[in-house]
Amino acid sequence: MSDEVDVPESHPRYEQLLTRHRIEAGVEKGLTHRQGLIAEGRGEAFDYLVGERTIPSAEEAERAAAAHLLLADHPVLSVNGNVAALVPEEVVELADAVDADLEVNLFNRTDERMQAIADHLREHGAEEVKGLDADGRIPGLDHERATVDADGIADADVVVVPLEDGDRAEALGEMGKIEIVIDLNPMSRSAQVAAVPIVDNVIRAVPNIADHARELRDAPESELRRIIEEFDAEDHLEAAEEAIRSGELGSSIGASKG
Ligand code: PTJ
Repeated sequence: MSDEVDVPESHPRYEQLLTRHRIEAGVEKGLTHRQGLIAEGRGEAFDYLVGERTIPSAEEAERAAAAHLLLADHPVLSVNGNVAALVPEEVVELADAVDADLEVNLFNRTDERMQAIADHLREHGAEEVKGLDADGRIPGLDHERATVDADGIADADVVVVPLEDGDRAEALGEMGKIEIVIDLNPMSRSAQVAAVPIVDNVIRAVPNIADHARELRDAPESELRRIIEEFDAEDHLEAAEEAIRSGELGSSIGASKG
């Protein structure tokens, strides 16, 4: 990213400062909603509590997510203002690795933000970005997240839903879609209803899923199905909550106090 923050990588809070800078830049560029700053603060608090690392059960969830995406007929990655600001290149790489569509889907939907995010994803290598046609609808929702593309999320069998509140996640489940939710709060409604909840920071989760997908690309279907069957969503949510409650904090925590 050209406007990256000027902090040495050796700084113990490098990742956190970089993340903050990206969200701030996202707001300035009209990609991220101001509420995205609040969501980021909430995410940071949970990340602090899981030790700012990918916990082992999240690693398993990321592998299961990769297996689902590789088996899918029509996988779609949903992109909001925070995801566009934090991991634009990584989300495009994941879409390439699993042959998924990218679709912009916003809670605070405006034509300007939809267009700005689609342009931003194209600047980071996306060829096609869905979401602008808005000719489909998720039944049972009375806000803008219900607006989708008929040949995008409406038609998908597997949807990756990072960082959002729970009601769309629930409605997508009711449409029979397999949902992969990335959310640092294991108690959030979206994590609770997901087939694969991933309690990890989107900045670690998205590239990790892509790495697993590249590694599993030539695996037999039976191996992908085994990975999916062995993954237990409830166990992962419990493990994540346990990591938070037991306070196994990571190495940068001491440095980030204060
Ligand atoms: O771009 P829009 O208009 O679609 O709006 C997007 C936001 C994020 C503003 C909107 O979806 C929102 O307000 O979300 P919430 O209800 O604040 O939920 C965000 C969830 O994501 C919370 O559970 C946070 O803990 C979690 N979260 C925040 N940052 C991260 C995260 N999870 C993973 N990685 C993060 N970096």
